[in-house]
This record gives sequence, structure tokens and C-alpha cells, in this order.
Amino acid sequence: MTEHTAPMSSTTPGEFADEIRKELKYTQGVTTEQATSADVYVATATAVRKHLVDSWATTQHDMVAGSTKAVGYFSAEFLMGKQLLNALLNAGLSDQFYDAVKELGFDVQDVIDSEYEPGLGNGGLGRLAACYIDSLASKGVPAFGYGIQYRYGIFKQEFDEQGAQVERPDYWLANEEPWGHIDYNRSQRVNYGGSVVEEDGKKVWKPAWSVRAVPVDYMVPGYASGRVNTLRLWSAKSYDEFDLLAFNKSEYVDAVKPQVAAENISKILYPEDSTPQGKALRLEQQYFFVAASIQDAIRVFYPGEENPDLTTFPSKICFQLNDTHPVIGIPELMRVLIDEYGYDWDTAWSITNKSFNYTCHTLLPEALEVWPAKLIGELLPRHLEIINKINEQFVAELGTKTSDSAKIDRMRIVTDGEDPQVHMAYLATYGGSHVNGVAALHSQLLKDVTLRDFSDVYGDKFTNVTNGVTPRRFIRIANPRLSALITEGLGTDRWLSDLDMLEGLVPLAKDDEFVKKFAAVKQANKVAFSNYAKREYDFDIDPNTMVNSMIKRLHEYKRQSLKILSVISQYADIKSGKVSADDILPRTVVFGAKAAPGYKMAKLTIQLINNVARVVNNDPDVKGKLAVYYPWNYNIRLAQHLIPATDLDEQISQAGKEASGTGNMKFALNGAMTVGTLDGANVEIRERVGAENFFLFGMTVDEVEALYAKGYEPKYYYEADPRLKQAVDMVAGGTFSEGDKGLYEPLVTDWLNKDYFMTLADFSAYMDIQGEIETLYREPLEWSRKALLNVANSGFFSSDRAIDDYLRDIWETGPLGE
Ligand code: 26Q
Repeated sequence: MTEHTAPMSSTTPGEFADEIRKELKYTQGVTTEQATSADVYVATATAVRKHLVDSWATTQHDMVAGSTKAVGYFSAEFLMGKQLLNALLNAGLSDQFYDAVKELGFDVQDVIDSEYEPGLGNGGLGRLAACYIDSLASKGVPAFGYGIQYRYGIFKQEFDEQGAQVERPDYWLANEEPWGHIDYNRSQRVNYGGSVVEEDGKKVWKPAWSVRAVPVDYMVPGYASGRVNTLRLWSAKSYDEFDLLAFNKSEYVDAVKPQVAAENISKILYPEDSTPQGKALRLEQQYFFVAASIQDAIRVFYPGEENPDLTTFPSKICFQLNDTHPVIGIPELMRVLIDEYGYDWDTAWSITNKSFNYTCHTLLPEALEVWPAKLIGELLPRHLEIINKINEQFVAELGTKTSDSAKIDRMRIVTDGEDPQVHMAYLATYGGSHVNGVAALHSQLLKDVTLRDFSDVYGDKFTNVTNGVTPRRFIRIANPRLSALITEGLGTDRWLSDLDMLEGLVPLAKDDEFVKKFAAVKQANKVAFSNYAKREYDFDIDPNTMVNSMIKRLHEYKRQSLKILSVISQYADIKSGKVSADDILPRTVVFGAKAAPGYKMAKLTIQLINNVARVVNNDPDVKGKLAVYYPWNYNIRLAQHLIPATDLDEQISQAGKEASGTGNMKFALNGAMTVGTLDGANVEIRERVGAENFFLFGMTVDEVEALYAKGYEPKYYYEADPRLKQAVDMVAGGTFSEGDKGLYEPLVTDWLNKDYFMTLADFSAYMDIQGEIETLYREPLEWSRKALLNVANSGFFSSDRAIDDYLRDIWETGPLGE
């Protein structure tokens, strides 16, 4: 007997069909006959929301009335993915939905496809925030996600005739968006600019302009928790609308300008995911959502109170800073407490310190945000004063802890000198209670390298929380076949809220019949993906080849170059007859990646991959042996289709550069094997699934450091490995640019002369492990057994476990009513 614990509404399919009909009629204003799939999508979304609204209201009520500390997850990005199937799953209406849509005479796929994916994030950090608010709701922990409702999400990626990336605006709100609830009655004023004056011995900020922050609320339904939390995304509106009347006619049109400027604040998501550029608008955005959210939290937890006792604030809610992007919240809470509620500095500092914690997501020094003090002073003069005072207090405190003045100098939150800079990571570390990295290796490197001085002095603040991903979206929804098999194997579906239960599959890896079923699931997923790729991209993917995927942002440190050089080398070997036809293991290599629009090397790498794909896929000599596909506009939807169909996953960053990675977890949980370096969470994945079930290659962090120290010479590796030399020479010689030797020159020059991320040094090891990979793949049963052990041993990488870690070690809170 199989035990089912998934939420199940008592609404029948017929009743749900009636609800959808009603929404079509009364909300959409169309008859079922007139309705399009898009209408049915909106009507279904509206209907399912109504199923969740009571739980939403009780969750809000219980949160404010109860004594359980809530969590405010502050993030400039929430990469949510489509909402419909997730909402249906958690409302217990998935089955009813399929039947109801059929009853109404529509195609389920068309209805699902009508939802436009909101792209309010760049990549890992934004998707992590989405997984965490899912897990918080599923655990019944009272929580808000606080962020920005950008009008334009991450750009839509297209490729031009030459294979180069073209960015198109992503105006995701062009059609009706049924999930967000705009709440004009709970808007907040956010001020900017002006100056600070003294009045009666008190500092008073006289801002020059302000913006209205209007909350757009999204339900975050928990899985089997009966709880629905809120994702509150702020949208910027102008206050100037009514002032227009005061202008005379000649100024009428110009008068609209400040309104446009104000609304620009939430207009666009910055598409860079490293090397922050210190743009004023970016700081305006950061302050915008953080200031609105802090006021909002005070309003929510002290409703109607004129003089709230904010010394209790840290027992009501704590704020998690998702990287440094919301760190301006620290001086903002200080300002609110001191200037608006009259607390003295020390009391305000104690409240603030308890209220914030900081998660760092990087190891690249250039990715740490630093703002010119001058810019902060122009935009937020009172905050600059407060930051300077925090810095003074900090430097004085350091003086009592160390006599190493060089160290104190290095640690300054505000640097000395002509053009002082504010280090946001330092402000976050000093201003909050806890600092965490996102994988064991990353947290260790934070302590040893990136924030070493801080960990010497404030060692107790440092902790690790290894990232996790939600099994609801990335297993249950993305991979229904595997989900059914897991439930069959375990005799229950409780694993969906307790992913450690996957360990129960370990004994089944010895059962050949079960392993064959597992292999059949993968094969069916590959066929489904092949159909999807045909429909969406007009690709002809052979599902009987090994599907080998590399999906992530395009970055030099992630080393898509290493992958494409290896593909070129394989191509050359097949062409030259170096490997005989029988020895070739047919492979389909799939890339998915967006590059920051200004990142030249990354964009050139995209062009190279596209042109390798063009040459390889059109060469009859390699047909059926090697194919390369680069579906454009990689997003959550594509991930949900490709991951379940992947045999081999690439996690090949240079050791010590990828903070964690989360794609690696999604692949392992969906039964792909990983080829990877000892970087980020790969280390822990390998420990858990077993070294014999993971394809490890490449230099370690220590070896990388030693090689930098010795002096790295990429040319040496180029000369030493003829496979590498041949591949690089083909790129340089124009094989993938119709003879044009200039096109990839910047790439080739970098490889041979700089190669900061040591792609060339790791090439031979990477090529060598391909042999092992192919040998195993030729034993389908053994491959599948190992892949199954990856699934069975990856339960740790659930975002539910990650949230448990945060609850225990950082937030010190738990589910409502406990
Ligand atoms: C900052 C300032 C100005 C403009 C842009 C930014 C910016 C925006 C996004 C900086 C960084 C990001 C995103 C970083 C990111 O996604 N990091 C990834 O986080 C994942 C979740 O922890 C990790 O798994 C990845 O290893 C890490 O690269």
C-alpha cells in the first residue's frame, strides 16, 4: 500500500471546471466558447488563488497575533518560475486541474504555456531566494520575501545570424498577470537626496525627493503545511501626479519628467551578476525596497501603535540579507530607530545588530559591492553620517581587540583617503549577528581568505549553510515520472516534505528490476525533452544519445570554454578518423547560458559555442555521433524540462570560484551523473553520493593557489597536449568563423597568455575523465545504478534542510505555534 500525504482538495474536477467557467464569465468577461487558452490560464489562476486565500489570511493573522519570530528574506532577486502548477500542487488541485481543463475542451499544455515566466532574477542567487520562501512556507514558518517588482526582468536572449547574443527587453507584464495583488493602501514613502540639518540638537534629514513604494503581494503557498506566506515586491510610483494641476500649460509636459524618474527605480533588473558597477540607480533600487520593507515590518508587527516599543523588534522578525544588495538596511534601521522613534544610539545599535544576518554568495573579490561614499552622501546623506559613525565605533572597538594597525586599516568599513569607499560586506559583517557562506568549502574560504580579518576578530559570527533546492518544483513538478517511481519505491510520498527519506532507495539500487524502471524513466524524459526541443526550438535531438548538459550563467570562472574546447577536440578526433566509428559514444551536448550584456569574453564564448554547433551539426561525418545544441533564453522553464532528461551534468568551475552552485543539486536529485571539480557544493555532493558515483577531475583549491604562486603559463599546457593544441588552433584558424581568423582572437589570446581560470591547465584531466564516463555509459545498468544512488543520497540538498539550518543556527525560530 502506498501512503499519500500530498495535499488533496475535496473539490471535484467538475466543481473546479465550474469555478473556472465562473471566472471566465465574471472576471474575464468571456464565455467558455469565446475563451482562449490564455483566458483559461488566467481564470484557473484566479480560481486557485481563491482556494488559498483563507489560509493566507489565517497565516497573516497567526503571525501577528502569535509569538513566533518571523523571517524577512531581503533579496534584490526572486526568480520564481511559473506559478500555476506550483499553486495547484500546494492547493491539492493538480488532478482536478487536468480533468477540468479537458472537460472545458482545452489543451492542458496550451493552458500551462500561456503563463509568462517572471524573470526577476539573474541566476543562482535569485532562484535560491525562491526555493527558500517555498521551504519556509512548507515548514509553516512565518516569513516575508521582500524585493522589487521590476517592470523588465532579465533580458530575453536571442542569437543573431552570426551566433552572437542579442538582448531583448523582457516586458513580462504585457498581459494580465493574475498572481500579484497590488495593495495601494499599504504603500510607503521612500525619500532620497537633500541634506541633513540640526534642529533642537537633533539631526533632521530634509530629503529632496521621494517615491511611493506600492506593494505587490504574491501568495507563497506551503506544501502540506496549510500555510500561505507572502512575497512582497515593491513597485515604484510617483507622488507627482496630482501636482501636475499646479503647473501652467507651458510646463505641463515637462512636469511629467520627475514622475518618470521616480518610476524608473523599479523599472529594470540589472543583468550583471558580478562585477557591480556602482551605478546610482542600483543604489536607489536597493534603498527603495529595503526602506519600504523595514517600514512595512514595523507596520505589520505593531499595528496602529503610535509609540511602539521597538526594543521587542528582534523578537518579532529578523532580516536575512541575500548578499550585500540589501545591506543599506543596516543604516536605515538605525536611522528609523534614532530619528523617527527617538532611541539613543546604543539601543538602536543593539536592536539593529540583532535584526540582521548576512549571506555571502561569492568568492570573487571583484563581486564584493563597494560604494563611493560621495554617491551615498548625495543620495542618502543621513545614512552616510550613520555609516561613518558605525565605522568610527567599529575602528575604536577593533582597537580594543587587536594592536595590528595594518589589519584595522584593511578592515575599515569606510576607507581613508581622498575618495572614501564603503565596503558593504564589511558593514554587513559588523552590523549583523551572523555571516554565512553557501557551501562548506565556500564558508571555509570566506573565513580563510575573503573575510579573514573579520573571522579572526568575530569568529563566532561565522557559520555555514549549504544551499538547497525545493523538491516540489525540481522533482515533483519537473519530473513526474521519477516522482511516481520514488513514491512506488518508498511506498509513500512523504519524501516530498522529508527528502532524507530518499535514502530508502539505496537498497533498491541492488534491485536490477527497479534500476531498469529508473532507466526507463530517464529514457522517457529524454524523449519528452526531444519533443519539447523540437516544438520550441526546432532542434532534432536524438533521445538515444547521451544527453550532456551545461546550464548556468556564462562566466569565465565557470569555464564553458573548457567544455567547448573538449567538444572541438572530440569533433576533430571523429573527423580525422582517430577514433573509429564503433568507438564513438553518441552524445548530445546542450548548453544554456545568458551573458551579462557588457561582458565581452562571455559573449564571444556564446558566439563560439553557437558556431561550433553550426559546424558540427551540419557535418555529415559526425552525424549521429556528436551534436551540440544551444537553446536560447535559458530560464526556469527550460531547466525544468532539461534537467530530468540529462544523463551527464557539467560542474567544471575552477576550484575555489563557485560559491556553491545549485544546478548541481537539481541534477543529482534527478538522476544525472556529474562531472565536476572540487568546488562549491560539488565537494559535499561527492561526499554524500560516494566518490565512485561522481566523475571528479581537475586541480584542487590548493593546487590552484600553488600554481598562481609559481606563475601560471597557459602556453605550456597548449604545447604539452596535442588535443588541446589542435582544438585551440582550430578556433584560431577560423574553422568556426568561416575562415575569419580575427573573430575569436580575443578569446585565443586570453587562453594562451592569461587564462586566469586555468582552463588549459585542467584540459588534459578533463579529457581523460571522458574515457571513464564513456566506459560506464556503455554499461547502461551500471550507469543507471550509480545515477540512482545519486538520487538516493542527495536528500540533504533539499532547501527544507537548508531552512532547518538557518532556523537552528541563525534565525532561532520555527513553525508558527511551536
Ligand atoms: C550587484 C551589484 C550591482 C549589479 C549586480 C549585482 C549582482 C547581482 C546578482 C551581483 C551578484 C548577483 C548574483 C550572484 C549569484 O547568483 N551568485 C550565486 O549564488 C548561488 C546561490 O548561493 C550560488 O550557488 C552560486 O555559486 C553563486 O555564483
